[in-house]
Amino acid sequence: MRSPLPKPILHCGPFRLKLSLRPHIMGIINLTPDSFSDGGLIKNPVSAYQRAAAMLKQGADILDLGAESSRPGALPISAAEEKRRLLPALKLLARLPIPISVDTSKPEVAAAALEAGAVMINDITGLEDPAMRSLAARSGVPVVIMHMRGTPRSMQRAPRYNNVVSEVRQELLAAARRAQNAGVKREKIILDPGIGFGKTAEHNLLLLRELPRLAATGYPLLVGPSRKSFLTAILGPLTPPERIWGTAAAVTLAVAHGARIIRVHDVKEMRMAAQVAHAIQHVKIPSRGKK
Ligand code: HH2
Repeated sequence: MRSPLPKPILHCGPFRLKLSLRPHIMGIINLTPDSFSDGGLIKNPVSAYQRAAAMLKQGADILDLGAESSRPGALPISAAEEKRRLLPALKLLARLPIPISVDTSKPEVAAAALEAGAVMINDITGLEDPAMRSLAARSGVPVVIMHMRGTPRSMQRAPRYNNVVSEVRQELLAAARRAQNAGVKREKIILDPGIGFGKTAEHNLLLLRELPRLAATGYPLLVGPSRKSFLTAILGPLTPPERIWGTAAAVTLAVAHGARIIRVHDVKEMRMAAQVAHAIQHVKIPSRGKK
């Protein structure tokens, strides 16, 4: 018999995140020149620190630091370049009282980041590299296993599925199994459908609508719809910052459908959207008193 899943309390270094109590907000900090929404915004480690401190004040629960863009068409960079962009800022941010996640799929970069103070790994390839799986197992940090078809360079070339929700579910469960077989503890695994990664706008909408089927796997879910281009398929041409209201709608629905962590650029606004969605879901029916 399979053991029941433990209550989702995430142990991130000295931090404890009680994922079952309320939705948690992961603030995005991109140290890239070319991210789709905020590339080039952060010029140096000090401005990364200022942005991180602002997000903490706005109610972020986790900060996700990325140094390589995964926007459609992005070219990969070397591990040395990724570390050069990442580590000085990470060392500063690690002083803040908030868990830092590293958004990388390179084990060498993840290992250096853990050394510098990161307490979580966010891997858009779903721990595809066996060395990443063994690092995750050895270090015991929580890991985000995200679903992607192909690579950022190729993923948006006519993505096809027979049944996107079933296939994403199966592929995520297979990746979780591979990780567990490599020694990653089940309670350290967070699954993410990978909004925008090898999916059409319609695929993304279906995944958001059918999120409860992914939540039913029992693994905590992370969802990242923030400012992504599927919103423009509905709303028409908008710059990434103008996609904030569309993002709020997707965040609201994702929370109502069982997402426990929401990865966003606009922490203050999405914290409010997530909080209201959660309050509506959990409001108690007032007792009528005795007759
Ligand atoms: N989306 C992006 C990057 N990393 N990680 C997870 N787990 N889930 C996501 O949806 C996700 C992710 C893309 O967004 P962003 O970091 O803003 O852009 P870029 O990759 O261009 O830096």
